Amino acid sequence: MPDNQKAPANSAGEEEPTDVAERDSKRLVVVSNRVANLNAKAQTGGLAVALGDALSASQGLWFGWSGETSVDAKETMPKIETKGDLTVATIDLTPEEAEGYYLGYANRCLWPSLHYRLDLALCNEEHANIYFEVNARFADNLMPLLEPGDMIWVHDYHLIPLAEELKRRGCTSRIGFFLHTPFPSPEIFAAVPHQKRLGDALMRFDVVGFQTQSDRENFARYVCGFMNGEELTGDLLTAQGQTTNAAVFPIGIDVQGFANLAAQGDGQPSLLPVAPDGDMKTIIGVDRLDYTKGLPERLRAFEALLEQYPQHRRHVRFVQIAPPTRETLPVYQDIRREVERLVGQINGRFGDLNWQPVIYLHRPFPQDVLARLCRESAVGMITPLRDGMNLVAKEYIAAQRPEDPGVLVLSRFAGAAEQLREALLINPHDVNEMASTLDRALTMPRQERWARYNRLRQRVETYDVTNWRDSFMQTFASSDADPVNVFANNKLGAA
Ligand code: ADQ
Repeated sequence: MPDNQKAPANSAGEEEPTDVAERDSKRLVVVSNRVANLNAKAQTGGLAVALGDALSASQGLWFGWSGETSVDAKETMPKIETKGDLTVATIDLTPEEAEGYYLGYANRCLWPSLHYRLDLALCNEEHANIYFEVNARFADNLMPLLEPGDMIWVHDYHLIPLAEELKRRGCTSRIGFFLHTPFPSPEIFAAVPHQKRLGDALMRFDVVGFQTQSDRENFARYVCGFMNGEELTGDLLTAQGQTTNAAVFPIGIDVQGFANLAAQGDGQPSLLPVAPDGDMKTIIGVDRLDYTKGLPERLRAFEALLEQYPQHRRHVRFVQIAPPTRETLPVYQDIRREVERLVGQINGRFGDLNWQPVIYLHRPFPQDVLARLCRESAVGMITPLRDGMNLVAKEYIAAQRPEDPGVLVLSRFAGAAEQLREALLINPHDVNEMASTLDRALTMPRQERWARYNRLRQRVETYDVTNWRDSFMQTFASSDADPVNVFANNKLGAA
């Protein structure tokens, strides 16, 4: 039988469920828009590895879109593959579904709205309908794969209606949700087309996890102000007969793994050209080429640095790595054009035969190259206009040489700023403030760099990816029995 025809594990007694009795914990089921490629370890980030480990430990299931489209997708069964101890199940979408659900409502309407960019939010009714229909189809395909007592962990804004759809089909498992993006202020969320349906759908999860305290507060204010809800003790929110546990789980990275990758280059020639006099500092930025990441503002700040602090000319370069993302959407084509125009403008205006001020690379790189580049760079410039967390900020810290660390310049509007308070925090809309902060970072004495780095490194280690996963799982498990006292034993509770 081909893989995509394989009968679901518990359908009509054709196959026995996997050894439920042999597991010492409930089975974890992760649902996300796309399923990470767990075979490509070098390309797979700590997030995929951490989730993969949790799934393997419970002989779990990862369910999502294959990333493929096919015209007969609605008639095809999920493709089921076993990878070690875990099972991966994927479905294709029809081209219309991919357009309406993924590129349409999720990425043209929800993504900009959640990042405070209502001016860029385009909501087409047909796309919104397809978004809700695809969530219903996820539920149709997932239901036969579920076992009693599963813990279902749903990820991100693509799948907000999934708990509602699963419960409508009789699912009695506990269902948790984690939002990787910001949750905006309630006035912004209330302006999103279909916000009421989304708000109701979020309340159907047993746990709703956010990156930061301010995201959680925004959600609570929305529930209380726009849904006639109220806050109960602990992290509980209630509205319209539904109660959910809304809590904060700042996502992290595999700190030691990234630090090891960064150290691999020690003793080897630099990845970047070496200046004849050795006097060249590097500022690095690593971001998907997304309008939320503040790349034009960052380039303008670098230009202002060269203009206002001429002593840095020929002694600093800015390396911006910006892999393509969602390229078929016009707004992403616009941001690429603007970034490339600014790079040309700065290099043409300030560069000379021996010095290229901006090195701009529009493609993905393996993690070990990114880690080594972060270690070689005197400044990490992470200045999104809005970001749920921003893992690159944490990766930059993990990559530093403890004895001679670089300086992190970080946007106040990245979720990471709530934890990484010893970074140089800036307003990413204020080009001159960013330029003067870059000057400060480039000239900061080693003692101050070291003091800041030590605190940052500690915090990045405390809130690593394992802590994120375990805190969520603990809340998820304990919210079954004692929803109020969920933070009693984890690191977040101790902070
Ligand atoms: P992203 O918006 O993708 O994630 P981020 O948190 O910075 O943003 O994660 C990007 C990851 O991709 C990092 O691990 C980085 O190293 C990697 N990456 C970036 N450029 C790369 C390149 N050129 N080649 C290879 N890898 C590259 C969303 C939210 C964030 C939130 C994360 C996790 O938008 O706010 O922090 O999810 O929840």
